[in-house]
Amino acid sequence: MGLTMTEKILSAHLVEGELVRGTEIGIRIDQTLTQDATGTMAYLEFEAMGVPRVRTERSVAYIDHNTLQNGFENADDHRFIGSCAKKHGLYFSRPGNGICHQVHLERFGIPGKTLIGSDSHTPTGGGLGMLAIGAGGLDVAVAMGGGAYYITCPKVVNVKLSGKLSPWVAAKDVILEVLRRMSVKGGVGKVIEYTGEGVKTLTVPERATITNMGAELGATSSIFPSDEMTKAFLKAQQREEVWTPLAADPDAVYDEVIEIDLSKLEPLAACPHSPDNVKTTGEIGKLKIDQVCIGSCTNSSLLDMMKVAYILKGKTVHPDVSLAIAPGSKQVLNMIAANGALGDMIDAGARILESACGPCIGMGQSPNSGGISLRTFNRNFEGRSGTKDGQIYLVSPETAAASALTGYLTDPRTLGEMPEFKLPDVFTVNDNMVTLPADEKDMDEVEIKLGPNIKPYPETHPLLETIDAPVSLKVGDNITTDHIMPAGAKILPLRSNIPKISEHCFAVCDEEFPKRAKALGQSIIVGGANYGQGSSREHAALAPLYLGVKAVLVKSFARIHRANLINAGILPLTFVNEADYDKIAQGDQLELAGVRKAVEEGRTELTVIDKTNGAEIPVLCELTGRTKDIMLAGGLLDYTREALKK
Ligand code: MIC
Ligand code: SF4
Repeated sequence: MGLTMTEKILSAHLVEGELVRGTEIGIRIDQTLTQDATGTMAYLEFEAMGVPRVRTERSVAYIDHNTLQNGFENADDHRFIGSCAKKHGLYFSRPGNGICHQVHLERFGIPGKTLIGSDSHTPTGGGLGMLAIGAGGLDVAVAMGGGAYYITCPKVVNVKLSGKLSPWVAAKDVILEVLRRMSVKGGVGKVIEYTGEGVKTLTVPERATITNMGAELGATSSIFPSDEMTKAFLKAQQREEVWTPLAADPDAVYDEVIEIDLSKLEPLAACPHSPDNVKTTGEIGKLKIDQVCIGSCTNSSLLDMMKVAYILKGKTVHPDVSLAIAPGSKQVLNMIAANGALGDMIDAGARILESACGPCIGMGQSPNSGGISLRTFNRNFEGRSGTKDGQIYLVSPETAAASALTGYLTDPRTLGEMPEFKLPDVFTVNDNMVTLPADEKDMDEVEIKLGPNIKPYPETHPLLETIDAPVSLKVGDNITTDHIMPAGAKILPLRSNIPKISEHCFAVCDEEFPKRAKALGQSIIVGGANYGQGSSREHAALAPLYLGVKAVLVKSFARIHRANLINAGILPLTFVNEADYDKIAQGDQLELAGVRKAVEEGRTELTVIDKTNGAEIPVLCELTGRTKDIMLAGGLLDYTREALKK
C-alpha cells in the first residue's frame, strides 16, 4: 500500500508508537521556531528543564510579534530571548528581520524535515514540503531539549488541485474555499495534503499561503509536495543543496478527498467574525470600507507585494480608506525597495509598517469604531483587531489592493489584464539580522538578561484526588484563544508575566472572570464545541492555571489548546452527550470524585455530579499513557523534570 507524504515523514521520524490513525505517536523534531510573544515562556521553561544546549538540527528564535515597544516590557523580552538564544545554541532573528514563518520559509525550512513552532501558523513550512506543526511553548522547549513531540497520529485529507487559477484569483482564495467547505473545526486531527496537476502551477510562497491558513481549519498541519517548483525557490534563495523530492505514492490511501478546480475559483472573502464565514465578493455585494491592511504571515511574500504595488502604481488610495502594508521580511522589504515597488506603494499613499505581525495581532492599526477593514491576514475573530466592534474581512492581496483604490470591496478581476508575476531567479540574501549562537565552550560566559516584567512559570500542582469546585464560567461554541487570553497592544507586553496577564483572562467574554475565579480559589470552566481554536498561546492555559482552574469541560477541543491544558496540568474533559451541556449553569458546584484514582487506572469514562441540581453527567477524560502521567505530575514541566532526573 502506498504512503501519503505525511506518512513518509512521520515514519522517518517515529520514535514512539505506531502509525495507526487516532493513536498517540512520538516524533523526532529536526527544527524548532519560537516567536517573542510565546518565546519568553518557552525559554523560561527550557531553562527550568536544565538542558544546556538545544539538541535539534536547527532552532531559531524570532522577534516579530511584540515590536511596538510601548514601554520597556517588549524590549526586555527581546533582550532575554536574544541572550537565551546565544547561550543555548539557537539562531536569533532580530526585530526587523521579519515574521517568523516568512523568514523560516525563505532561509531555514527544508523539505522532508519536521518543524514545530510555538505559533499556530508554523504549518507555513508545509509550503516547502516540511511537516510543520504549531505547538505550545512547553512542547517546543521539550523538543529543543531533544525530546520527542507527541501528536495523535493524524488522518490525512487529500485536496486534489486541478486546473490553474484565473487572472487575479489568488492562493488565498484556494484556502478560503477549503475553509468554506471544511469549516474551522473540519481539520481537527487531520493533515491536509495538496496533490494533483494544479500543484505545479503554484509557487512556494503561494503554497505557503495555503498551508499557513490551514491552521484555521484546526488541522494538525498542511503540506505540499517538494518538486521542481520547490527546488527553484530554494535555488533562488541560494539553498538548493537542501532540496529533496517529496510526493505521495500514487496508491496512497487517504481518509477523505476534496477536489478543487483552480480555474473555477472566484475571489472570496471571510466575513466577520470567523475565517470559515466565506462568501464570494459578488455575494457580499456593495461594501464600503474604512481600512485595508496587507501583510501577515499569510500574505506578505515578495510576489504578494509585487502584485499590490502593480495595482497601486500611479493611483491614490481612496480618501475614505487607510491602507497599511507590512512586507513580511527584511528580504521582501529590501527587494521591493530596490526594484521600485515600495516607491509605488508609498506614492499611492500606503502607510508602510515594519516587517512584523503588527495589526494582525492588534499591535496598532486598530480600525475606527464599527470600522470595516479588509485584511490579507488569517484570523478575523471578534475584537482581535483591537476594536471591539470592528468588522474584519479576510481577502487576498489582490482584492485588498483593488478595494483600497475604490473604497469598496472590489473584485480584482475588474482590474483588466493581469501581467505575469514571476518569482525572481535570485532573491537578495543577507542574513546579517540573524545572530549566531555562542560556541558551546563559551556558553557559560553568556549572561541571561531578565527584566522586571519577566516572572517565573506559575506554580503547578499534581492532580487532586477529587475535584469539587464551582463553574466559574460557562461559554458557548467556537471560543478562541483570543477570547480566553486576548492579545493586542495593551495585553501582549504582559506575556512574560502570568500573574499580570491573567487579569485579562476572558476579558472579551466576561470582565469579572479573573476576579471571580481568583476569589473562588478552585473552579471549572464549561464550554461548547471547538473550544480553544486559534493560536498556540499557552497563556490561554497558564492564566487559567494561575486563576485556579482545575478542569475544563466542553463539547470538543481544538488540538493545540487541549495539549496546552494538559501541559499546564488542567484536566480536559468532554461531554459524552453534548446535550448535557445545557444541564450545567455557571455557578453550579461540580464534583469529580476520585478523579486521580480514575486517571491512574486509565479509566476514560467518568461522572461529573452537579451538586447544585443533582444531575449526573457522563464525561470523557481521554488521556493516554504519557498524557496521563503528565496530568498526574501536575503538567509537562514537572513530568519532564522528573523524567530528566531519572
Ligand atoms: C496568532 O496569530 O494568534 C499568534 C499571535 O501568532 C498566536 C501566537 C501567540 O498568541 O503568541 C498563534 O497563532 O499561535
Ligand atoms: Fe503573526 Fe498574525 Fe502570523 Fe500570528 S497570524 S504569526 S500574529 S502575522
